Amino acid sequence: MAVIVPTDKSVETFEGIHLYHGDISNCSMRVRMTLIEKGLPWTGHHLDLKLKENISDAYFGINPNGLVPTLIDNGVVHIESNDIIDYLDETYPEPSLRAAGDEDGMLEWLRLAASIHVPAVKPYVYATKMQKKLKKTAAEQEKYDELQKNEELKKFHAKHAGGSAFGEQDIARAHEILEACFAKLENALEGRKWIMGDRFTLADISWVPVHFVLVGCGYPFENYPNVSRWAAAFRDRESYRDGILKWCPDFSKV
Ligand SMILES: N[C@@H](CCC(=O)N[C@@H](CS)C(=O)NCC(=O)O)C(=O)O
Repeated sequence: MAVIVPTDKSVETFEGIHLYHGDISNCSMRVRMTLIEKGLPWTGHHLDLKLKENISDAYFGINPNGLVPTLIDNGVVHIESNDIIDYLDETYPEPSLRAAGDEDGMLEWLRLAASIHVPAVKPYVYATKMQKKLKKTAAEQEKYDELQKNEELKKFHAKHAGGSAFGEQDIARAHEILEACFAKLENALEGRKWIMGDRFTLADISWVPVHFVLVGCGYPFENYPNVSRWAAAFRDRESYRDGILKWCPDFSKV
């Protein structure tokens, strides 16, 4: 559980569930899907990542990494999307999004999704699509350098700062990691509708947004028939329509 104490104390007075999120952010999609699956009412605070609305004193006062999503539940601030969805399902148990009988196996999928975000998903998305659109102006860069204390994120963003850019090598490295993950997913989905079996769980929610943005970046899914069948099934869900498509109808056009 990733609970933090914000420097902006005003959010600690919030009542109910509040979500700071981005329309095109796959990590935000995960949380929106979970809130919708569970039928939980929430107040949204949308941040436009392309306008760098996350790079501000105000937002770093809430989330010290300047990342979306941030969930505030009755004044308690939660970061890290995979921890947030687990927290929501534990705190608001009905309807359950847990796997019957194999909780550890389900949580392992959440951990895997979290672990490949900076080494693979982010570089793949930036290198193939987003780095020009998310390029910081000199003033935005200066503000970011002043606010960002997280070394992993500083290192990641330095790779596309100023005259630098992600390139073919970054795509190849990310591709290798993603390939191993999708081979594992392909295998897990053999003879199953959802990742953990008959029931749609947090494991699916953790991976649906990754699949969605990678499709938009042209990731080749042709060799993964089970993954493609799974994708056809999740596209029928209300949480996919309202948690993803309503905010971002087509990632390839972002
Ligand atoms: N580990 C975090 C990652 C969050 C993250 O990287 N969010 C992205 C959008 S998906 C973001 O805020 N990017 C802006 C930036 O990197 O400055 C989580 O799962 O919540």
